[in-house]
Amino acid sequence: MYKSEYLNCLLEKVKKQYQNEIEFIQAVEEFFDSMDILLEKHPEIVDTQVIDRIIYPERVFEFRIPWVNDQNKIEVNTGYRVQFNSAIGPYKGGMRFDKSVNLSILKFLGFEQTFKNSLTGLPMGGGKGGADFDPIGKSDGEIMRFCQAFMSELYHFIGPDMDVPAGDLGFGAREVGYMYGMLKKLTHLHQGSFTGKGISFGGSLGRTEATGYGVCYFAEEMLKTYLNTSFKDKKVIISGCGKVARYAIKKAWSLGAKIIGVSDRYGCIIDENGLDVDYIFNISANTGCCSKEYHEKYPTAFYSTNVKDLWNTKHQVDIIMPCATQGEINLEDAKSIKENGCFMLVEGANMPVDLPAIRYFNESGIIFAPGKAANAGGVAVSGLEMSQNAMHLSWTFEEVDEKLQGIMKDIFKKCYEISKEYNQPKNLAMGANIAGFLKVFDAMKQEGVI
Ligand code: 2IT
Repeated sequence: MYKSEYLNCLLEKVKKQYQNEIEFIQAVEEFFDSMDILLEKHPEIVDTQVIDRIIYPERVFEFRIPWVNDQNKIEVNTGYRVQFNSAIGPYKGGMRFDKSVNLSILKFLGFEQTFKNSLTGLPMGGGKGGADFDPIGKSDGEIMRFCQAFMSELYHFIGPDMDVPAGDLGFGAREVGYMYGMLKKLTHLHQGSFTGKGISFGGSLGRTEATGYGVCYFAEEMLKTYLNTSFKDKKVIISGCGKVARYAIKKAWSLGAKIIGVSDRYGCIIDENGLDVDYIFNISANTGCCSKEYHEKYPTAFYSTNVKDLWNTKHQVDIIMPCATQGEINLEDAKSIKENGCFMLVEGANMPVDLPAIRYFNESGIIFAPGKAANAGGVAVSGLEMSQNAMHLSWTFEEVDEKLQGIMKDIFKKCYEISKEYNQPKNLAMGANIAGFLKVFDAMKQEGVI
C-alpha cells in the first residue's frame, strides 16, 4: 500500500486492466514506490495527472510477420513496436528477438526506457519492439528473410525524427544490418533511423562496448562515492554471456577486479581464485556460451547446469552485476547473495532483480543500482550515433568513450543527489526514478494534454 491514495487507485486500475501483464505491472509498481516518496513532498503533481498518462504507451503496433524457412515452409510470427513516450524526443529503444517476447515484456521495457533515456540527458523518448521469433538454430538466410519481412511492415512507423530502433536480446549487428538494408531499399533514404549499425554504414565506434563498459563506469562511481574504493581486487560475479555481460566482464577485469563467476543460459562456472577472462571473452564471442566449454578446459572450476547456483556460491563475493535478462534474481536468491557477503549489486540487464528482492537489498544495506541508470550507456552511445549521423561525421573510439564516461558519471550524480535530497542516500532506484521522471514530467506539462 502506498501512502498516496491516488497511486493505490492507479495501481489497482492498471492491475485490473492488464492482469496478465506481469512484467509491466512489476515495472509500474517499482516506479510507484518512488512516486510515493515524491508525492509526499510535491502533492501538486497529482493534479497535473501526468502519472495517469505516463503509464500508458502513446501507441502500440502489433503485426503479422510471414516468412519462408529453409524447408520452403511458411512460418508466421508476431512483431511489435511500442512507442511509449515521445515527450522529450523521438521514440528510442531496442528490438528483441526471443520466443518469450510478448506485449507485457515490451511494454515494461518501453516504460523503463522512457526514464533511462531521460537520465542520459539526450533528447530521446522511450520505445521498444521485437518479435516472438527464436533466433537460436536459425540459418543466416532465415535470419535475413525474417528481418526483411519484419522491416517491410516496421518501416511505416520509424524515421530519424520519429522512432529510432536498435538491438537488444537476440538482435545484434547482423540483424541491424539486414533491417537497415531493407529500410534503405524501401524508403530510398540513408537517414540513420536505426542505431547499432556497422561502422562502414554510419555506426558509431564504441557502441558495441557501450552498455557493458557503462555499467562498470557507473559501478566505479558508486564504489568511489559510497566506499571510497575501486574495483581493484574486488570479487565480482557477472551473469549472462551476451554483449553486455562480455564487455562488463572485460572492463571490470581491466579495472582490477577478480571475476569469480559467470553464466550463460545453460549453466554457470565459479572459481574463487578468479576465472580466465581472456578465454571466456573469446569463446563467448564465437558461441554466445561459456560455461560448458570453460569447464572442459578448466575442470577444477565449479560447474553447474543450474544458473541459480551463481547466486548461491557459498564463497565470499563483493559485487554482483546481473547482465542476462529480466527476472534473474528473486527474494530467495537475494538472501543467499547477502549471506555471501555481497555489498553492491548493479543491474546490467533490464529488471533482472524482482521487486521483493530490490526491497530486500534496500532494507539489508546492499547498495542497489537499477538497470535504467546503470545500463543506460548503450542507449546513450546510440544517441551519440544519431548525433554523428545528423552531422555526417564520425568520432574516434576515444572521443565516444570519453563522452560515455561523462554521461555515466552524470547519471550517477543525478540519482545520488536526489536520493540524498530525500534522505535515503543509498536508494539509487528512487533517485533514478525521480530524476528520470522529472524531466519527462516537465515536458509533458509544457506540451499540454495530447
Ligand atoms: O535496453 C536498452 O537500453 C537497449 N537495448 C539499447 C537501446 C538503444 O536504442 O540503443
